[in-house]
Amino acid sequence: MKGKVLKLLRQNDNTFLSGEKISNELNCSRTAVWKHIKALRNEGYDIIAVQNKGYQLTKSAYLLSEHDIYSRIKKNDLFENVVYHNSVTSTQTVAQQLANEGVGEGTVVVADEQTGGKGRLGRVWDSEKGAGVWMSLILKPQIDFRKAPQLTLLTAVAVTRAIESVSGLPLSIKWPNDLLVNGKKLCGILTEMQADPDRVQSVIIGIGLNVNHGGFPDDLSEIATSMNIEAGKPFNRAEVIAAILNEFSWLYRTYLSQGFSLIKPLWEAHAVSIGKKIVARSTAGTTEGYALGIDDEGVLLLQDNQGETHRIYSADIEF
Ligand code: BT5
Repeated sequence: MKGKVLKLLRQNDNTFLSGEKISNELNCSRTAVWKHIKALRNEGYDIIAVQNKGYQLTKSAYLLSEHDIYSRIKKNDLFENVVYHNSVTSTQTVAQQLANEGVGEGTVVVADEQTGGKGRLGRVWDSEKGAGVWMSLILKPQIDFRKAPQLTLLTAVAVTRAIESVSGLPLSIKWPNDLLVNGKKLCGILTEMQADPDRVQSVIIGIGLNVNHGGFPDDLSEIATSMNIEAGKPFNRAEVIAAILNEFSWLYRTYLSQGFSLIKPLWEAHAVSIGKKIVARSTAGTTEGYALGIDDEGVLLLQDNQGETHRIYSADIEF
C-alpha cells in the first residue's frame, strides 16, 4: 500500500494530490493515507502536505542540511558552529553533553528528527521527521541563575520576530514558553540550566517549531498548528533557523550588555495573557486571578480574587 501511495505521488509530480483522491484510488481511509505518508517520510521521502490542497512529493527544497544552514547564517551572528544530526533522542541531551565537554557559546544543535523530544516536567514533545525545527542553543552567560528564565522570554521574542519576518504570520506569546497562532501552539521553548549556587555554568535553550506539518496526531490536532497549516505553503527550514539565530544574536547581546529592560517591551508587545483572568497551575499549587504583567525579572505578576499579588516563576496557564 505504501508503494502505491508513492507511485501516485510520483505520477503527480509537482502538483498536489488530495488525501481524498488518494483514499478513493486506493480504497482506504484518509487516516490510513496519512499513516503511509508518515512512513514514507520516515524512509527519507520528502513529502509536503498542505491543508485543503493535499500531498506533494518534492525534490530537495524542503530538505534540511547542515550546509544549507551554514550558508544562511549571517556574518557576525553569535552562532558559528552547527552540529547537525539526522536523528537524535533529544537535541537538549546532545547540547548538554557538548556543553559539559567544554563546548562554548555559539554552538547550535539541530536535528531532522527527535525520537525522545521533551517538553517541561517530563512531557513529550512530538518531533516528526522532516517537518519541524528541533534545535538547542548552547549558552554560557555570566548571569545569576535566578535570571535564567528571562532567557526563555528573550527566545520567545527572537522566534516571534523571525517567524513574522519569514512568513508574515501574526504570533502571540503565552507566558512563559508557548508561541501561538490563532490560539494553537506553533512553538514551545524549553530552558534547562546547570548552575553553581551563585553562577550559571550553561543554559541550553530548546526550540521546537512546527514548520511543514500538514497535520498532527489525534491528541495534538486540536491544540497544535504549523507554519504550513497557517500560511498554506511550506517553508525552507534552514531559512527559518537562520532567521531565528539572527534575531537571537542581537537580542542576546543587548540583554548581556543592558539587561532585561530593553527586551521586556518587545515581549509585552506580543503577550496575549496580560490583563486577562487566568488560572496558573504549578507543582506549588493553583492560583486564579488577573495577570498584571511581568516584572523586570520576567516573573509573572498575578493578582488573586482577594487583591493579593503573587509572583509566579513557572506554571502552566489557562485563560
Ligand atoms: C514545551 O514544553 O513547550 C517545550 C518544548 C521544547 C521542544 C524542543 S525541540 C528541541 C529541544 N529538544 C527537546 O527535546 N526539546 C526541545 P511544555 O510547555 O511542557 O509543552 C508540552 C506539551 O505541548 C505537550 O504535553 C503537548 O500537549 C504539547 N505538544 C507536544 N508536541 C507538540 C508539538 N509538536 N506542537 C505543539 N504542541 C505539542
